[in-house]
Amino acid sequence: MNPMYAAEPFKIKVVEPIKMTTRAERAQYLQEAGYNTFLLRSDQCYIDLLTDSGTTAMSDYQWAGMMLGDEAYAGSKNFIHLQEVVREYYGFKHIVPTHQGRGAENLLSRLCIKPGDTVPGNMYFTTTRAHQELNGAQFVDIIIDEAHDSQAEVPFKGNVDLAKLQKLIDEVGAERIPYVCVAVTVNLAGGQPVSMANLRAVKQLCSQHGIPVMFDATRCVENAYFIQEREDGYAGKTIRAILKEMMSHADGCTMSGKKDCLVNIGGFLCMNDDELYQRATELVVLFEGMPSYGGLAGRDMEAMARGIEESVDQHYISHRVGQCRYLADQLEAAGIPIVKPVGGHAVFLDARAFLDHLPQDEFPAQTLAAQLYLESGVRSMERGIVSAGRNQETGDHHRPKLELVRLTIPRRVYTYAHLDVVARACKDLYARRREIQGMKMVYEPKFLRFFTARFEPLPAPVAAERTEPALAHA
Ligand code: PM9
Repeated sequence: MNPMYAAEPFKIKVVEPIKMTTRAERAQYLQEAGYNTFLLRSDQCYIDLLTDSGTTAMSDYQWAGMMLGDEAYAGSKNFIHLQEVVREYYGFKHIVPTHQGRGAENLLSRLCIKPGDTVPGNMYFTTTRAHQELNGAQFVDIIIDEAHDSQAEVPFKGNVDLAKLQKLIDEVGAERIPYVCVAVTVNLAGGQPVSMANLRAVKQLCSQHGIPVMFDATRCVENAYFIQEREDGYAGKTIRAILKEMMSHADGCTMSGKKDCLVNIGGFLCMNDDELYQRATELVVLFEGMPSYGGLAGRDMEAMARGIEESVDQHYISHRVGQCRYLADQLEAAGIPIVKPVGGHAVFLDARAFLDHLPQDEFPAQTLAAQLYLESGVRSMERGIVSAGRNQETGDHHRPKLELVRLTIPRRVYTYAHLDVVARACKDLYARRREIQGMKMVYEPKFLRFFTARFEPLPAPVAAERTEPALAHA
């Protein structure tokens, strides 16, 4: 028996075949997809680590719940169940279902932001910042500095820097900050958690200034796991208790249920404030649907309610985080640069270090994701300069320090043997990394460009003429 991992806490009832492709086929698919892994077809991918969003394998308990869908237009009993579960597990008074996380972000941003406002957050997330900016706000990053350093081994690397937050409040004034957005965990930092002490302190500081705190609760169960593992006083507490305590430090949250609620579609907006809820019910009918379904079928709400119940199971979450660590350990042992510490939903390759001969303007992470697919059929996602988009005022690229490729582990989908294949592919690619040329962007959409942008490989001579080492761009 391999001592490096604990076996899956589930057995497999339904299987979905996957197939390997040839290198020649993958070269063609990649070209057709504009070298953007988002534009590949799923049946062209052998192991699909594009995202953990909506890719979860639901349990028999959830599928049984799907058959109990009450598809009444108004007042579905599945909404009542979801409301009860959210109140019980998260502790918020009101819930407005939405079709997915960005539906909740749209509502929150429209409800609370006025043009010229500032929204502080612990590192940007693509859709979250896009909605804030669409409503006229400026996003300001208040995460601790270490979060931007892929090698800084900090247990709570997602923490808010309280001094940065205080300084920002002093500079812009509390009345220009509609809310502080705290992501638990921080996706683009590598899935890094926020400590309970930090959540408590952020809430205290914001309360002094009358500023609400809204969580991006998308991966809150993973955050609770890290608190249990790393923070003094929490080792003996259940994930469920830690989760509820975390949420007590927020006035509400947006949630993409497609991650820690273990469903393929769904999300919600929560709040304790009655007046905000009233306004949310007025707005949701324009964008999502009735306040009792918000763009979801009754069966989807039932699956989400049941997924929330299952998500706090200790065996489930230990196995999930364990899978990330299993893959990370293999990569580290081979000397492949990854973000440390390893987060809860993915292993992030450090593309700057992996392809240290490429400058950031040649899209090292986008290139690495494309090459990994070509090498092996493993699909991953760029999380670097392409995802970061452009500065709304200057029009220049945002240039994040972190230039990453995310190997995202879907929940309850792949086995350790699949992860071995991924590790092997990364090792093979690392061995031939010096042969890899950068790319240029040939089509750039205006919003959230990473989804549909297209690229072309640069000809080899351009790279051969380069004199400067790429890390100078860091
Ligand atoms: N995250 C992910 O792959 C989906 C595609 S990339 C935009 O990581 C956070 C922290 C997320 C997130 C989605 C959303 C939006 C909000 N916050 O995709 O709209 O990771 O359900 O959620 C993706 P929806």
